[in-house]
Amino acid sequence: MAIKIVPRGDVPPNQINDYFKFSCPPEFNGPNPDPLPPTFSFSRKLLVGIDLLLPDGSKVPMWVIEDPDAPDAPHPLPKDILRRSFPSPTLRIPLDALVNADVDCNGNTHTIHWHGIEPTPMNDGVGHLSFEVTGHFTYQYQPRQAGTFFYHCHKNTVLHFEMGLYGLLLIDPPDPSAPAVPVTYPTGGPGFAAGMNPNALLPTDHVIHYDVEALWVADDIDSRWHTLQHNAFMQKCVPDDPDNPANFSQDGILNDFRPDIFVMTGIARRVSDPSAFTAAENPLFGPLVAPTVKAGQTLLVRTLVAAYAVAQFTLDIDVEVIAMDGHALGVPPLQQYSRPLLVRAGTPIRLTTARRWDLIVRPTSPRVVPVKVEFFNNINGRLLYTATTSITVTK
Ligand SMILES: [Cu+2]
Repeated sequence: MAIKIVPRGDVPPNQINDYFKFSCPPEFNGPNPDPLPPTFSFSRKLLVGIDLLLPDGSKVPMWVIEDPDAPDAPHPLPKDILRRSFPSPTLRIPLDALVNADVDCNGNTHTIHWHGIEPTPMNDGVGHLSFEVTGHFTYQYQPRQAGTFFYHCHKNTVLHFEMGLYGLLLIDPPDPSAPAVPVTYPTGGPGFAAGMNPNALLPTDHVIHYDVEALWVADDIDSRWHTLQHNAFMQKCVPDDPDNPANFSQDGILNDFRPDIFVMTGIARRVSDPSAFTAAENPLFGPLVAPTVKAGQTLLVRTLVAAYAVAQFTLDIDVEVIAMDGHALGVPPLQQYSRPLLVRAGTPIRLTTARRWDLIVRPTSPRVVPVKVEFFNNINGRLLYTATTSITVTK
């Protein structure tokens, strides 16, 4: 059968430039060109340098996106850990909010890409498809699906993402008992997540209540990359001479990734250190990596692969996959022909870079559930590192 070709419309001469892919993206600094009154606002600043601490006392320099409005953290946490953490501070936004995101870029250009939200191109911060922010820009968008997303800088992306310029972006659905009230839930739980409810009467009933929330952000670090400069190995820009070799990516090491440090939500290990990732070692992130839940309660595990390696999660307990990449399985209108997925205890869940699966765990009796996160080289499949942690189920 011949495939019908859909002709493209003519592009008016005055719009031709709008359809080029930018080899040298323009820069922009100013207000949103199409501002609407927001129902939810926040600020982010980039970049800020922090050190990632390893158990042996050594440090890796990271770049993070600051939340300048976060309060001081309570003792014994470092005072500014809620403002400046790696991963960058988690964002929670009510479903359907009209969002204004005030972004400041200090000293150099960046973007923020709201991965999976799909705003208009000028609001989506995708490298080389729109502008780079020189000073300040107010991104504006409306998240229309509840679930697990992430935000990250999209300038010199492989380097800036590796350096830590990313964080989780969680879109919270309303409590079904008050579906008109926009809410966000405390990180760690309890709350509601978008998920198929076979007894739903209304669209807003397609949520699952959870008691405890875990955030499993798998990352890997090549410490050689963490000495590089902001614009390392970027193409030069010679716009008047489009064939100039300097316009194309330069030789460098950004196609040569050799991770020597592995991270679960901000807790790091050198490749030679097989010790388990525990709740006690990091008061902010530890309980999100190694959660404790009571028998009979519901645990929501949000995964994000921020590694360039393939990450494989294996839990010694049955899990129900309720959402993939911000799409809640079985939930109309967009996912009504899919269904949540049962993954039996011991069956690996293998995810590649940028993927997010949301897992529901319902432990019925007190025990310690072993969890394994294996990192595999994305080209040759070789096992690079095995991270171990656990879910503690109490009475
Ligand atoms: Cu950046």
